[in-house]
Amino acid sequence: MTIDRREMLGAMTAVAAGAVAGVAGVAEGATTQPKKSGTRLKKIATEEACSVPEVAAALREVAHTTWTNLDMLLVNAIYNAPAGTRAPFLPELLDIDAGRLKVMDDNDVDMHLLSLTAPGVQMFDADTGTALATVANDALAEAVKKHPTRYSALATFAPQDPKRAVKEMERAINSLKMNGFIINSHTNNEYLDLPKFWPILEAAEALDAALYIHPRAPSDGMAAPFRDYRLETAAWGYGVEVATHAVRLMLSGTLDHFPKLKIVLGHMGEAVPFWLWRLDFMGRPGFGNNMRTNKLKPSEYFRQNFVITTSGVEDHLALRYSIDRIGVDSVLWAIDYPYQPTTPAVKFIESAPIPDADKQKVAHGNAERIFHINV
Ligand code: 1WB
Ligand code: MN
Repeated sequence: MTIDRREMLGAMTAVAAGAVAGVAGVAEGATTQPKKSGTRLKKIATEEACSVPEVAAALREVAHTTWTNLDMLLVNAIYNAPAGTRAPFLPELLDIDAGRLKVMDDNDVDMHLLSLTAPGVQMFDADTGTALATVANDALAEAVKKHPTRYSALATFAPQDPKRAVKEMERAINSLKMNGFIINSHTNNEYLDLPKFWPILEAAEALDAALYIHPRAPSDGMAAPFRDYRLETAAWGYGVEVATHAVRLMLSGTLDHFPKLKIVLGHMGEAVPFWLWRLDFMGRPGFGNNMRTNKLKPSEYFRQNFVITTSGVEDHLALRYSIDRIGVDSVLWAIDYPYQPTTPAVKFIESAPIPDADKQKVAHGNAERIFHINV
């Protein structure tokens, strides 16, 4: 999959113009902090999607190809909407300034931890992906610089070229002072347990920066049973894809090499916490004709290497189960803006039937620790 860079730059200008139009007219004063009162719950939302015009334009070019990858359905709908129609989510994604702050203010949300929306830069050729990761990270770092108490941000990188990805990861943390990393599950149908990606895991661990594994549609090898009923979406396929990614990292023994790596899973851990008992039995070290080379049990890796967020699972029972299963220090609140509405996500955490000290951790304390947010 290659994209002509000149074509991309041309399309970029058009999308950029649309983005500016989308933001125009937002009320002044949207950057004011939510009012502080003795009882209010500080809220840092940790899976908050955005885009930048250059990446959106390049994805429109991807939409014009004949690629049949499952992600193409979403790429087409958002980035190649018919002329004159409102592209679903695109104006909200491209607004990393006043419009988004207004939604946060209206809902008493302190901070969005921003991240470039799926599929990020992972559907481009290596050169385009690498170049666009730099552009996106610069833009997100700029938004944080402008609104340091309202935004923090995860950095993106192009796993298509692990060596240059590591360079960008280092720049993002050391120079841009970003708060961690995001990857949208597989890259060209390959997962992070492959040794060629280990420099990426090593860099994240060495930089003490968490790696959020965000969904994209299931990889080609498991695509067929998802396609006919559109199961590849956030309804089901996203979770299956990322949970499979996480289980690969555990059962392959990859995480034996990266004991300090912190991985973040959204959507209440993509149901992996619910599977831990069975994973421990069937995926225990040495089991299955001695083909399991992992040193730890899956639940031990999960406690060692993973934290989860509540994005898109506003279910108090699932929250209580997860806190009991993996510990309250490993559960972080998220909205999944703009794909989930903000008001119910806020109500979900405000009304959670858990002790206040736990609620403080889930709503902001754990995010501050895991993503090194100190404002
Ligand atoms: C999610 C949902 C992410 C949607 C997306 O990125 C899209 C998510 C493109 O649940 O994290 C979606 O369209 O619902
Ligand atoms: Mn998301």
